[in-house]
Amino acid sequence: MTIWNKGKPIDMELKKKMYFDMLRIRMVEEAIAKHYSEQEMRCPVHLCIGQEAVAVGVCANLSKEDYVMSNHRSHGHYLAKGGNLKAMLAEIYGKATGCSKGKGGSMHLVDLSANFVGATPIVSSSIPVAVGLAFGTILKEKRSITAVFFGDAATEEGVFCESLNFASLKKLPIVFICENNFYSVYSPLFVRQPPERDNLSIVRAYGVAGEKGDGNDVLDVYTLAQRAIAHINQGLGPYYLQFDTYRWREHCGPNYDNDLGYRAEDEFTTWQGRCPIKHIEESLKNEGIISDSEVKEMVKRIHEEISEAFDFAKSSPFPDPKSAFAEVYA
Ligand SMILES: Cc1ncc(C[n+]2csc(CCOP(=O)(O)OP(=O)(O)O)c2C)c(N)n1
Repeated sequence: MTIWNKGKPIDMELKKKMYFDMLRIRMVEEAIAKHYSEQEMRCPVHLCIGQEAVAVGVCANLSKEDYVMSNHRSHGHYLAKGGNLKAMLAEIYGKATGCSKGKGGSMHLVDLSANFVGATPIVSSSIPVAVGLAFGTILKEKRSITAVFFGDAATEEGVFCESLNFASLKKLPIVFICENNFYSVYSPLFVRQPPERDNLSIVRAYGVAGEKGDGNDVLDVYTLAQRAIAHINQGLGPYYLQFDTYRWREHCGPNYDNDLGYRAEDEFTTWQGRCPIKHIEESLKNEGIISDSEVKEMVKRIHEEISEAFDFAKSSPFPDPKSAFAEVYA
């Protein structure tokens, strides 16, 4: 069996790159939150602030030829896979220069040049599509891995189990990545799932290997994803990864919503104290890998990139209304 896409060792450069990528995602989303009230982005946004390590740690293991699919909370996955920031912001502004030509908005990002095949907001719906994509790579004898990101609620849909079954049966090269942020909108896990339930037992019952990890520790995410990919590369079939993490902002929108009372303030502050970006930043500083001035330089560079991308998005034209039904599939 040929081994492809071996995964890089965790060295200084990789740690720095992952830190930069997380910081960039955080700053982009904070800028989206800041501009949202201007009422120029006319689509809902689901921010992944707090969850950046999962996107970055997994995608750092993927090559350009690998595919990613995502759900409604997809900005981080899109950027981590190498999607174009200008095209993403233009899409959120509904502009013709957007990655989905302004017809999709935040929840339907597609960028084939980055093999970011798409995001669909119907909970769980991108999972079977990703399985089909992985099956397609086998039929076309491509050496690509497919990674599909979804939330904990998506594991409650029947199609999740059907997808595991088919992927296992055909030994497909697919990584299923569950970002367990403990909530589905306002519903915590304990009102949705019996306490005995364990997703690892479920996936293993379908013959799929799996592991759980710390979704706020990018090095843990990277290591588990690397193991998953090594497993797939040995022809052993699909892999399931579940990472505990936490969304800081409201389910949908730019604000904080702790005042609604569906989650406890001390739970929130505990998770905020475990910020994935601060976590790696501190360890990089302790190891002498990064200095304060380098961090400042990164922040400046990202600010400039973001400001250019917002200018691009805001000044781009809206799509021609005549194009409304072109490239629309149902
Ligand atoms: C089939 C379906 N049911 C309900 C919804 C409404 N909805 C949108 S996002 C969401 C919560 C999803 O939670 P999860 O998958 O855990 O992802 P998270 O938002 O926590 O990242 C729900 C119920 C939907 N989009 N699709």
